[in-house]
Amino acid sequence: MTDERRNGNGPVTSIVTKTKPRVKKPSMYKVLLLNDDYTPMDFVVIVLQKYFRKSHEDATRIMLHVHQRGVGICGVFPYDVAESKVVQVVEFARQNQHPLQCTMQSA
Ligand code: TYC
Repeated sequence: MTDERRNGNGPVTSIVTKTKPRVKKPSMYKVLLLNDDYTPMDFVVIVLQKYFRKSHEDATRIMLHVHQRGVGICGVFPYDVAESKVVQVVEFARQNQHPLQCTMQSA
């Protein structure tokens, strides 16, 4: 922004102020998988590989963590991505008649 001032017949002075363009980082959300007594372990491993790009080893580790502790983190994503993962996982589980639940929480 340039602000020009004329002082009578004196010199033209300019004040240049720069506003740093501040770009807000998107808030991040954890996508959580919840344990239940019916969804097969193999199905949960497939979900983690298919929707969260985990290796078979990592997927198995996360699945066992959820199985033992009740809840576990699949990943951390911007709001829209997290929301879309939750919808896709719940829909995939539903199509396969499993009660698997997935949710999101501010990271
Ligand atoms: N508890 C399930 C079983 O014993 C396995 C399971 C793990 C289910 C993780 C859901 O998010 C889950 N078959």
